[in-house]
Amino acid sequence: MGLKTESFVELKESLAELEELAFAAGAEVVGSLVQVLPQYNPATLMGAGKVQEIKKMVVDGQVSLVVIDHPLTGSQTRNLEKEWGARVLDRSQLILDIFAQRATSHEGKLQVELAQMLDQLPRMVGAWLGSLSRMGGGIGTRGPGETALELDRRRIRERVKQIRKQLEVVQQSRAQHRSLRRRQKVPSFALIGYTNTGKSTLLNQLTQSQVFTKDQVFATLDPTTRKIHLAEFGPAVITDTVGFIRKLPTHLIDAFKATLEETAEADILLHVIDLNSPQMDQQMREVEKLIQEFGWQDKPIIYVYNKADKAPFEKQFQVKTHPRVFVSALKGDGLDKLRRLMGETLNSLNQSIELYFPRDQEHRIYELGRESQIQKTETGSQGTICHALLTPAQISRWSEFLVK
Ligand SMILES: Nc1nc2c(ncn2[C@@H]2O[C@H](COP(=O)(O)OP(=O)(O)OP(=O)(O)O)[C@@H](O)[C@H]2O)c(=O)[nH]1
Ligand SMILES: [Mg+2]
Repeated sequence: MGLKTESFVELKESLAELEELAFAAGAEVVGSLVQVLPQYNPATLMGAGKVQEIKKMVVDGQVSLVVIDHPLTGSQTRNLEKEWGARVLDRSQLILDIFAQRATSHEGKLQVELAQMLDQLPRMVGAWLGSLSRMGGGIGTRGPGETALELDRRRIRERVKQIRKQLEVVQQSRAQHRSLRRRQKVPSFALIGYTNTGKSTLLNQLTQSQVFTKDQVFATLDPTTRKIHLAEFGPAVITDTVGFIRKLPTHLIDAFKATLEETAEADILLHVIDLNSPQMDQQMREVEKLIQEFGWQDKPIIYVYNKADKAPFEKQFQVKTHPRVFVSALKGDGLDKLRRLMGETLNSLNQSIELYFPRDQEHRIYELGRESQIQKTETGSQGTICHALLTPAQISRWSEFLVK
C-alpha cells in the first residue's frame, strides 16, 4: 500500500518497486492500493475507514502481510497488526528483512543485525508512548512497563555496542588489504548503481569470476574485489558491492558504512545503469543523490549503460552523460571499449604534483615513493621538494604536503 505524500508518478514507481521488494522477500502480492491522506493519524497512520477497508481485503484474500510505503511508528504497527490480524511492515523493515535473508558472510550478518537493532530503538519509544496515551498518560501510569522498556532498550544498546566492536575486528583485515594495495600502487575501480542493473554480471565478465548474480533486488550484499588487467594501463582491481534503491533505510547505510568504504577508496567509479529500465532516469538520480551523500562526487565516473542488448536502440540517443559506454554484460558486447575507457581514465588521473617535506617529515618521502612514482627531488635548506605522479585519491591523502 502506498500513501500519497509525493508526486503521482513517483508514487506509482515507488509502489511498483515495493511489490518487487515484497516478491524478493518471498511474498506473493495479492493486491495494492493508494491512499490520499487528508490528515495524519498518529494511532494508525490512515483513517478508520481505510483501516476497515483494508481489513476486508486482508480477510477476503487471506493476507498474512501488509507492507506500507511510509515509515511507521512502533505503536502504529502494533495497532494495525491487531486490527488486521496480519503482519505489518514498512518499506525499511521490508528491505531489512531481505538483507537478513540474503546475508551469508559473518560481516554481512553482523551489519544487518546492527541495522535492525538501530531501526528498532526509536520504534520502541513509539510503542511506549502509544501505550501511555491509550492509558490516559501522565502521572500514575508509570510502572513496571517503563522499567521493562528501559531494560529492553538497554539490552539492545548493549548488543549494538557489542556488534560494533565485532565489526571493527572484521573490518580491520579488509583495511589491511586496502593499505597493501595502496602501497603496491594498484589503482581501483568500484561498480556502483541501482540494484539489479547488472553490476555483478559485469564484474564476472571483466574478471572471469563467478560471483552470484540473479534477476532480483539485492542479490549482492558483501563486497567482492577482483584483479583486472587493462592493456592500456596494467593491473588494477575492481570491487562489486551492494546496490542502491530509493529510500534506502538510513540505518542500513549506517550499518553498511564499512562495506561502502571499499567504494569510498576507489580511484574511479563505474556507474552501472540499466538502459532498458523504464525508470532509468529516476534510478540514476537516486544513485547520484547517494554519491553526494557519501561525498564521492569528486571521483571520476564512467557511465556504463548496460543491458543494451535488450533496450530499444533509440534509447541510446537519449543519454547525455559523459564519459559513457554502452555494453551488454550478459552477451559481452562493448566490453573492449569499456576496458579501453577504464585504462585511459586511469592514465589521465595521474598528475604531476609538487610536494614539500620539511626536514622533520622527510622520512615520509620513502612512503610516498612506495605508493607513487617520484619523478624528481630537490633538496633545500629547510626540507625537500618532490615531484610525483599522483591519483586524486593520493592527492587528498598527501594534502598536508602539497605545494599550493
Ligand atoms: N539482458 C541483459 N540482462 C542482463 C545484463 N546484465 C545483467 N543482466 C541480468 O540482470 C539481472 C541482474 O544482474 P546482476 O548482475 O545480479 O545485477 P546487480 O546489479 O549485481 O544486482 P544486485 O546485486 O541485486 O544489486 C540478472 O538476471 C542478469 O542476468 C545484460 O547486459 N543484458
Ligand atoms: Mg550484484
